[in-house]
Amino acid sequence: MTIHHPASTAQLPVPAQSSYQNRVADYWNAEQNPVNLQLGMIDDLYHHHYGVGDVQWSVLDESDPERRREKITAELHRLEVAQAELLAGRLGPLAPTDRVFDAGCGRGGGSITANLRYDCHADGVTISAKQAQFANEQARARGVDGKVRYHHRNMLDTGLPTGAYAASWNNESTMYVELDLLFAEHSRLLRHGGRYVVITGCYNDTYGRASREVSLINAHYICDIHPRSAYFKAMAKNRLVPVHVEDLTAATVPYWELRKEADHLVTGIEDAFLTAYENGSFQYLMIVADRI
Ligand code: GPP
Ligand code: MG
Repeated sequence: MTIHHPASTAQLPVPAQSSYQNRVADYWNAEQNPVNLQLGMIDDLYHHHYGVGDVQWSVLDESDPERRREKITAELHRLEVAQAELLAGRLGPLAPTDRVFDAGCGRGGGSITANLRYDCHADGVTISAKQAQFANEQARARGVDGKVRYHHRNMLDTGLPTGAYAASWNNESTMYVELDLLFAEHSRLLRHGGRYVVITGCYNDTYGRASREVSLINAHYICDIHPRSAYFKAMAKNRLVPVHVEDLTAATVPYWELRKEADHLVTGIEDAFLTAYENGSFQYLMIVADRI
């Protein structure tokens, strides 16, 4: 018997980049959210992650509307910088000769943060050509382009040298990829005894499958948030052994409460995050692991 498949995908060549990856790249090539650009402009540290720590609520008491907006923007940036510092602090100790790998580097703030702290070499990888170009311009403007480089590549298949990295991380970028493939690449790149750090939003297995709010977040960013358990399974399979696990949920809720008040910066996803954290279906987690 012959089965006729007029539209069979078996006849199509496998693309170098999947349809999903193309859509993710389109999103980040087009992204111009004031909540990212206005915060980054303060000190040229452009982040694509959220904040941690207590909010100085007095910023809301400012009576001049323009000054009030500026104070809220600065406060949100302070909390995002604190998050980047928290992650960077877990990478070390590192020497100026060491190399670090920033998987899903966005506009580059994380690699700059690591370089400022350790004077180390950094390679950032992003699927967005625009982000890589922007980040490289920032590194040039700071005069650190000899040590900090950004690449328009797939974080699952970076082409970077095996065993050359003392530390690596994902700061809110794991929800775009399969964890087994991702951790296999980190494991390949890290030297024996190297350090891996992830900060991520994950859904809480205790609660069940992804909640409505988690699904809304997925749709908003075109991502696929993993359950908490998936991180530990995929790490164990890829020679990454956790040495420190920290639930940052309570530390990030104030950031979202303040962001909700920032009429000039909101993107519309604020309530989904707050509800997801409050109903327990979602967690903001940091995992620090050793490459054994
Ligand atoms: C924030 O980036 C992070 C992501 C898009 C990944 C999803 C993260 C989760 C924890 C689920 P951003 O800073 O570009 O987002 P926004 O524009 O909302 O500030
Ligand atoms: Mg942001």
